[in-house]
Amino acid sequence: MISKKMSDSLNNHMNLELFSAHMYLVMSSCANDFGLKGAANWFFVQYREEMIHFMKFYTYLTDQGVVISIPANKDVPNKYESLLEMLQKTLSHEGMITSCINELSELAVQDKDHATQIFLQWFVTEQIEEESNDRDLIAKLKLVGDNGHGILMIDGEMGQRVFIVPPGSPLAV
Ligand code: OFO
Repeated sequence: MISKKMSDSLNNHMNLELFSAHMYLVMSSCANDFGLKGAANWFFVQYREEMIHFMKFYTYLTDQGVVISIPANKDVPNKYESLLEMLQKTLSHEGMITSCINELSELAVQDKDHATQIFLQWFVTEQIEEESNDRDLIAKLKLVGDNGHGILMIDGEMGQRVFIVPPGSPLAV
């Protein structure tokens, strides 16, 4: 049994994961509009990963006997000037998600809620990888600047990203 405060906090975060998914789906569409099919693929894979994150929270909460709530969707930004701007927004968004995961972990420790601490550990590790990937891409994009050939090379690299369902994950689209 988890506390009401813990379940409300997890439910709020579950909705942030859903927002993340929608944000990256729109970014995929924007990248496609820039003619960057590889980046569109990269953001689409990110969308699918976020749906897994969302479903992990959903499954955990329902397994704990919590009836989840999903408020009306917030508007998702859909205007970007460049791939660099999208990735900078991605990194700052993921930094915010990391802080939220850390706060949830703190709350689970205060509550002596061992099950939730274990559940959140996967996300603590995942956030390190997510921020690191974003930083790598931003560094490369800064190196090439406005050089179209360089941007297309990075786009090609982003096109190689494949979606892998983490073992034991609930299925998501
Ligand atoms: Fe991007 O890790 Fe979930 O939100």
